[in-house]
Amino acid sequence: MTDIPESHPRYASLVARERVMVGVKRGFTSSQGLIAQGRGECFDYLLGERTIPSAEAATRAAAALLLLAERPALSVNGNVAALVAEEMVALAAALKIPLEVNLFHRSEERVKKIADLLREKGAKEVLGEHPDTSVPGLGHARALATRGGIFDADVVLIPLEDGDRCEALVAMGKKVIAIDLNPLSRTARKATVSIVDNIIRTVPNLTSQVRQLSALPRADLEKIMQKYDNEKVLREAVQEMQDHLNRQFQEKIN
Ligand code: PTJ
Repeated sequence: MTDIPESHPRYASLVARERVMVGVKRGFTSSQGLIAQGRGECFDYLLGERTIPSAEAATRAAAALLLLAERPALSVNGNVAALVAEEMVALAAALKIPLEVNLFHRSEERVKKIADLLREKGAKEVLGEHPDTSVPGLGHARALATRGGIFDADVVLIPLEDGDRCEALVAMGKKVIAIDLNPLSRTARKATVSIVDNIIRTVPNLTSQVRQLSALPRADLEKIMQKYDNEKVLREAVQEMQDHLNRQFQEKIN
């Protein structure tokens, strides 16, 4: 990895770029993953590279939903593996559930490399190497699923994806949690809970919310979900971006 000084004003963003680059070099992230990261970076810049209050509320709701679920599932793709492999393992451990590798640009070699990486980081159980069914209505490899994992789950976390699997999972009657920096994406609009934040900040926050909320009775978790409004969260994210841009414009241009 390139040695990036912590004093660099864009330190976090440069480290994330390096991680995706290393993922591509080691063969577990797709080259398209670099473009996806660039798109994410652009939205993160518009947010001011911080966790906005509506993302905090969404993260809390996501934690409540995962704790209420009978069979929650966590999906991992090549970008997620590059950016937060260790943190996803910690989230799975907090929920005592497996991780499932699911790829759009699927190759068996990439699936194995990601599963090996997750095991190396301490994952107890990794699904996805031997899919035995598929999500109806999808014409590509992302449809592949495992019984006992995503296929049978009632709540699925799908970070950094395009929208069609989100729609297909919702059509199966599942509740879907998205992590996506683009509040206008189809995934963000179709998901039950959309966390508009950088996955690097989200996953540790989500794990800490799961730990905090796990002591609450189900009725309290249900109340968190009843109060949650995904459309409002997305509207607030767009507003935060507009306000941040206006502030930047005032500071830098005027
Ligand atoms: O590993 P594979 O083969 O499954 O492919 C993974 C990628 C990410 C390449 C694939 O799912 C893809 O092409 O995704 P998209 O359509 O580019 O969508 C990714 C979404 O995630 C976009 O809306 C990005 O803005 C968003 N995004 C990118 N990086 C981050 C992010 N959101 C949160 N945190 C990020 N770091």
